[in-house]
Amino acid sequence: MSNPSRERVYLSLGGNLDDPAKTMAAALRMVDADPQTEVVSVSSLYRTPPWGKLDQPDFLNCAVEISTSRSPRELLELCLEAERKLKRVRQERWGPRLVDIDILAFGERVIHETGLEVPHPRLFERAFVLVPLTEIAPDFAIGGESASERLPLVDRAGIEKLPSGREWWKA
Ligand code: PH2
Ligand code: MG
Ligand code: MG
Repeated sequence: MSNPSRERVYLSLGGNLDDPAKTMAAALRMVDADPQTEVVSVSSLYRTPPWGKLDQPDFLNCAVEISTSRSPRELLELCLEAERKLKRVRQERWGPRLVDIDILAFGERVIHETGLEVPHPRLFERAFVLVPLTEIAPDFAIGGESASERLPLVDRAGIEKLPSGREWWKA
């Protein structure tokens, strides 16, 4: 973290097919393997009821802090490339929605570009994002409101913290 051009970035990972914990762990190791990007902190795994489209299996979700000297666009490409690699491997057997990696926040930057909305516009509305994020970054704030202040205001019904610890992705 001696490199001053490094930015603190938060990611949200989720998946609900095959073995999401394994796929998310592989995705995080890919991101960490980038020479300009380092995984700093990973939340526990949470089992979360599907949001939006209800007739699908529960998700596993986590939040991640990384440190990167990549640009936001480069980091997005890195995440999409990891998604592509992991989805491609299993696509024939299990279908396409195995792992999603979303950029929640990129330092203090505000970006409104196609495919790149930062901070994530619905970050503080979705319990499956906010609960894991609050575990690793309770003081992370948008517009003066911190994650921990926001947490009691969202519907956390059905969300279960798994006894994974925070090193689960390293195995
Ligand atoms: N991701 C979605 C749609 N719905 N629900 C939960 N619980 N977790 C997710 O990660 C999720 C979702 C699309 O990206
Ligand atoms: Mg998503
Ligand atoms: Mg996505």
